[in-house]
Amino acid sequence: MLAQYLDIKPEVAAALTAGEPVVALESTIITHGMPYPPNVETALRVEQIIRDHGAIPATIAILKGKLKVGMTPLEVEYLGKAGLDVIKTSRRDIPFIVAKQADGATTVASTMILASMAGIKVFATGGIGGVHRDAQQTFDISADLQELANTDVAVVCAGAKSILDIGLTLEYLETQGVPVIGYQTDTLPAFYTRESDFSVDYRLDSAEQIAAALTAKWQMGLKGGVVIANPIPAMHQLDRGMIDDVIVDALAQMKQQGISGKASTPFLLTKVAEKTHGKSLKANIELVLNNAKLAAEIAIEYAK
Ligand code: PSU
Ligand code: MN
Repeated sequence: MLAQYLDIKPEVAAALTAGEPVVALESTIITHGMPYPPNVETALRVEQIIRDHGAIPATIAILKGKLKVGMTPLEVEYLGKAGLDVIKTSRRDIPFIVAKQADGATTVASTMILASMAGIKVFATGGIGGVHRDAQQTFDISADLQELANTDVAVVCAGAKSILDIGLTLEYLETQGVPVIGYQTDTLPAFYTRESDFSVDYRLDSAEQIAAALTAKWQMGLKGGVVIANPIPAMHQLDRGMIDDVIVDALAQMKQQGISGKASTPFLLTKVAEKTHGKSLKANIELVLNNAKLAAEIAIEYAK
């Protein structure tokens, strides 16, 4: 049964049994979202921030076919060093990685699935996948959105990168009944910048208010996830014009090289990092740390 696949770290299992706050973390951001070694350093700092704020971190991945909920620092180092050699694993890929007893880096979608299997309700990451620009032609819509429609986990993120079509991403989420909360913001943050041209569904100004909405949603049996969009701290945000130019450039290169499917997002993330000479990486690290803190606060309020 499920127990033979699922490997919950003892510390995480104990916290869940005791009803203590736990925050899930994804691993594709480690393997495909950042280079080594800042990826490992960041992953470990994120875990520490969650602890400092009074919750237990659970970094999620698949290792030798086991669904790992909570990893040791050595396991995080192993995964981060392997980087792009680890298979990016979304919902469709999970059974194949497990059957092969291989390693898999979990995306937002698959991290939500494993978190939900373990009973974790709050998850912190950088950015979610979404509807790509030109999706009208390519049909490239991240499985993250469908997962948000179906799986009861709240995802704290810095909004959606403008490698995506933010407007279409919001339309898709609306259709699927996924609420988009802005934490202390009226517009959906665009990852590197605090603002976009699009409004969030609900602005909430405290972790307590957010936890109350989550409790109401799930106690009533309204299935599905929630997007909690937390703007990057002002001092770390990048210039909007600069980053937009970089993204347009990266998109053109992607088209030219014929890159599509699951390779698209990692390609764009890498190009953006190259073209900003590491500025985007620094911003990415800061916003993830910021999201981890908010996620811990929400998990604590939710556990009350
Ligand atoms: N967006 C980011 N950083 C990331 C990702 C997305 O700003 O690291 C990763 C996440 O793991 C997300 C995945 O779930 O990419 C989405 O990939 P795709 O678009 O192929 O579904
Ligand atoms: Mn895609």
